[in-house]
Amino acid sequence: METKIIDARVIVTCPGRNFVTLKITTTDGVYGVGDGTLNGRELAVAAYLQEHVVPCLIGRDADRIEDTWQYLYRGAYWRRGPVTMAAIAAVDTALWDIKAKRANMPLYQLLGGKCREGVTVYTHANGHDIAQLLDSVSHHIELGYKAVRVQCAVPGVADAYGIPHGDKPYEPADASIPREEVWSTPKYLRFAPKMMEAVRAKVGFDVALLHDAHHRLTPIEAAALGKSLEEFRLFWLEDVTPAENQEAFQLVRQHTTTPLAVGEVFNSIFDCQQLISERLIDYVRASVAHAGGITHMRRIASFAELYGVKTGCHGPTDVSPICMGAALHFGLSVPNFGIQEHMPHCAETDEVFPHAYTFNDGYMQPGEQPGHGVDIDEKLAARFPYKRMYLPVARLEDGTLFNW
Ligand code: EZ4
Ligand code: CO
Repeated sequence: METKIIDARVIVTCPGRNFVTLKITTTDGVYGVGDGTLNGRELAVAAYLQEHVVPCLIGRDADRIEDTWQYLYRGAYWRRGPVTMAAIAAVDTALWDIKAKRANMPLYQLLGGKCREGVTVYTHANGHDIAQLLDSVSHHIELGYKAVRVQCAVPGVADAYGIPHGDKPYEPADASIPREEVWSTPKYLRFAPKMMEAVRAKVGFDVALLHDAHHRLTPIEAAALGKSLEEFRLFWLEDVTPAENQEAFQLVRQHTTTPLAVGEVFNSIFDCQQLISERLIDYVRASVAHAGGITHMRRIASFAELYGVKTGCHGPTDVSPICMGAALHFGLSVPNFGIQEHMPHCAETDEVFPHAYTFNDGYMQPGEQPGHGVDIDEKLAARFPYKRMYLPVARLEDGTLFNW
């Protein structure tokens, strides 16, 4: 018998930061949840879902996930874009959750079963200076992480990317109107190898180290940075240059053997088509919540597999635990998995989104609950109303608006 969608509800909550959740319920009483959070533009996705997607979902067959994906993607006429694709992701993730619950299986089983024993994750270490960074790296290695992203304030630069303000945990979307930061590429390029040298001297070469340049370099600067870091054997260097311009990576690639990761802002396979088919990157960073859900992420991963490119999904605190859970099922089941980012959520977020996933000794497990294993406590969610919170913007020292 056909299982129809009878209800779809958009839930916006701010337990520490804003999240957009879609909860879909079917005629047999099963429900599923999906994440459509888009940092700083949350209400655009919520309205897109509420006004333009929910009315089309009611009455549809909940089992037809691919058909619903095509219906929302092609049916809008206006393809791609972060808002549309986050909305489609929320629907898609909720429908996979429902299908797996109805099959009484953890989602990874429906996706083909385990390809590995656990999902290797990396986390973030940072410091206002090198000494603080070294402590942070050691602390995370003690927690069991086998891969650590390192970011450090640059001497003489007021605000490097990835560094907390004061003693609060790092959370970039921290103001109701964007904070303005000042950035200097030359100072950063001189400092980055010194930072990496200090970390390798402290922890040796057995720990995987990553670093995020956060879209701030030109291709030739990126090439120089990649070269200057080669001796430190990074696991990856991330987002060296904005990737709307995919061919820019040809120049970077010609000059350095440092592995490259790109794509946390991508929302479709077309954003990385050239990067993958020309083997210009090593890891693609698209996430379930931003790139059309499980359905589209599987397509991206399959395409990447043809060219030896691996997954390295974005997993910051600005995607909800629902995205994290879905990403772990995806990561466990996809053959060309590389690594998964893991930025632990704050206690309030974890309480609003009860989840089956666990971390142990550098690996995460999605858990064995039917579905993707993440839920939302709606009563608790209602106690944390939406708060407008924006990412900062960056300016160069002469005042030019730059890439944050
Ligand atoms: O700045 O998710 O690799 N991780 C990152 C993130 C992004 C935020 C933006 O919303 O670059 O911290
Ligand atoms: Co990044």
